[in-house]
Amino acid sequence: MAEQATLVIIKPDAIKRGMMGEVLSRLEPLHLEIIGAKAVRVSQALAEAHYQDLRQKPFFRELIDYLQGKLHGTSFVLALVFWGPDAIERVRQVAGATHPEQADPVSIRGALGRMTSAGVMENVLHASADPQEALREIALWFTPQELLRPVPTSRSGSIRIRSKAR
Ligand code: IDP
Ligand code: MG
Repeated sequence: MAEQATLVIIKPDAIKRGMMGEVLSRLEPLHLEIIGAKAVRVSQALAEAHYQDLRQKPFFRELIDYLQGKLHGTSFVLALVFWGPDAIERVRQVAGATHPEQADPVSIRGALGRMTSAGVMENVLHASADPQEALREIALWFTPQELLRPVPTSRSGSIRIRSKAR
């Protein structure tokens, strides 16, 4: 089992609905280390850099507004880096499938996520999907000084992305 770091973001719907603690409670049984944690006021540049691969999707603008808290009237998200054996896959498993209605009902998204009557997908949290994405995202959201363990930076110009986004 590889030791991995993975980025988790507790999204604005979870902040708004008072589910921050519940999300952490559901991740805690994984017994991973938290090596970084902070409240972040998400700039447009950071949101766009985070979701850069989804730029062409029809829901991209709404997604940027969602991550920035504009859909829920919230001013921050909680960003965390979890570290430990197979952290990426195990956190994704507990998080559940992207669409709350397709997610396993015992997963975080299945239990706590929803589609609103206005058609907004509220899926509670972000979790890195694979090792390359995890390294890129961690470098985007955290400086090395903010992490309790060294996490390698991705090869894809993470420092450049970071300075652009902040
Ligand atoms: P993931 O978060 O499970 O990795 P991605 O496909 O990477 O899913 O999509 C990133 C985020 O974009 C999702 O978590 C969700 O907030 C949003 N999203 C994905 N698909 C849709 C959609 O069909 N409609 C609205 N929002 C979506
Ligand atoms: Mg994704």
